[in-house]
Amino acid sequence: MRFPKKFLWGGAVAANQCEGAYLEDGKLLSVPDMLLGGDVNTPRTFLPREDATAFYPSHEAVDFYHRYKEDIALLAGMGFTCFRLSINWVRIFPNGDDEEPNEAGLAFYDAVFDECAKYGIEPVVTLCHYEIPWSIVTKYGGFSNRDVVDLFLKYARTVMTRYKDKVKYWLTFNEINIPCMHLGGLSALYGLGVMEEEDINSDHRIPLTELKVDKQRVFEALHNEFVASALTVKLGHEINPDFMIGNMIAHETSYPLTPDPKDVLACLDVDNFHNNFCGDVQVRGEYPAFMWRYFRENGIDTSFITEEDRKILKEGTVDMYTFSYYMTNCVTVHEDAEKTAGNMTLGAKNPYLKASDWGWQIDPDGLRYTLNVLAGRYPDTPLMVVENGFGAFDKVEEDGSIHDQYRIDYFRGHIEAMAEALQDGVNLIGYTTWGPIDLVSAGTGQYAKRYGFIYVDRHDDGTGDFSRRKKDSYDWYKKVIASQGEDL
Ligand code: P53
Repeated sequence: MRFPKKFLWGGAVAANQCEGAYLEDGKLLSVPDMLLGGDVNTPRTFLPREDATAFYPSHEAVDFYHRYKEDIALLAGMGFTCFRLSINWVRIFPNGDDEEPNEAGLAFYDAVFDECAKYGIEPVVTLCHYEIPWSIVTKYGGFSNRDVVDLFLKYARTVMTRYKDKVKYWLTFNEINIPCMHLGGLSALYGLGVMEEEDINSDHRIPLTELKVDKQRVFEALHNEFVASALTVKLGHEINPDFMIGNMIAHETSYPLTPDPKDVLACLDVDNFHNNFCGDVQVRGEYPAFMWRYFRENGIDTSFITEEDRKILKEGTVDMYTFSYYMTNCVTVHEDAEKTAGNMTLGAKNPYLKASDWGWQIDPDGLRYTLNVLAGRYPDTPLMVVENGFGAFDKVEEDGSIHDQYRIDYFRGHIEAMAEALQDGVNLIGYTTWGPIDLVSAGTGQYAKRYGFIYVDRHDDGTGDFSRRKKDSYDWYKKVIASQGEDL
């Protein structure tokens, strides 16, 4: 057997990218509800008030809110043993600071988890997948305000208590390290709910790449998220000692572009800042040494990292390390190097790799490498790949079939890489592909960037009837799960 018997096989979605129903049953706006779509060359834009003439992709998304029964049945049809999804914070606390939770929101997730249980599917629940309540951004300044830690904990306590017998696997913040990946407006807003006053009051659309960002404020907000995450881990274990609570890191694996030692060192710095900083805080419970140097050299006042908080971080280390893996990038100090295409990628082009239409370089071997590196860094912590997938344009044939061989090839390579890593001795406990049902892209806001085994008839011009149909990859993944990764 190449994969352990208890290995979790499934897929992952985020509420804001699949649910839609954006003002139903008491829900109010969250950050992604404020964003318009873009494409590979055009950044998404933000407008602080609703524009009746604009198309907001998250408002209807793929209508999972009304179709979850059909969708979960389709996932069960592939033999999923787990399903990663997020609870939309604004369904539970629509303003973020409401006295009482919204019962209709709580009832919705009860129904979703009950549906999963019907098929023996274990939910893996992200507490915050960019769904920061919009009023927390405008009224509190997002996570840069310490009071928001308490608001988040109240939310976490509410849902962890309510679902303590239905959900065992929890992740605190999706891709908590994105503020370190781009340090642009998208990451500050998505990840931390932080936006400068001037932009909040803007009367015109602002491309996310042009939002103003104050570095000091970003690091303070990120620190508050670390504290919120650690306190949630502690709290969760009090609510149910069987909970497995993880972090979630967007793993941007990097290679030096050349053997020039200067490139190797530049790569080390990138890897430390992008990945290891947040990973170490959540797994080891302390800021790594290289960050004190970074703070010093970047003029960051670190007085917000108090003794008391350092104790909290130590006491709230995670039970598992979970991460997304899509691509790898090269790092170089040589300025003439060719850059990768695509608005969400960083770094230099790797001459040995092909890329998706969005410039994301396809690198299955990099997953085996990443798993080994992580297992070496965190030897006592189980690992789980909670996002991996291939965003592509899909074509529906005359007869309704969708031949997505490119997606099958992508997954085959990455599952093969995980099997190798298991042979290497890596403690890998599960795998969820990104977007098993087509959904809205987080980076570009497009429907056209599709990830699913299941196609959704919905398009960037707002047309489509939301009907679902299986792509070729559906039966393929079903076979993979049934054979425990043997039949690829
Ligand atoms: P999209 C950037 C780089 C790597 C992962 O991304 C990222 C991002 C932000 O877009 O995010 C994760 O939809 C994220 C998901 C997202 C997925 O990757 O831009 O957790 O919400 O949809 C894929 O193609």
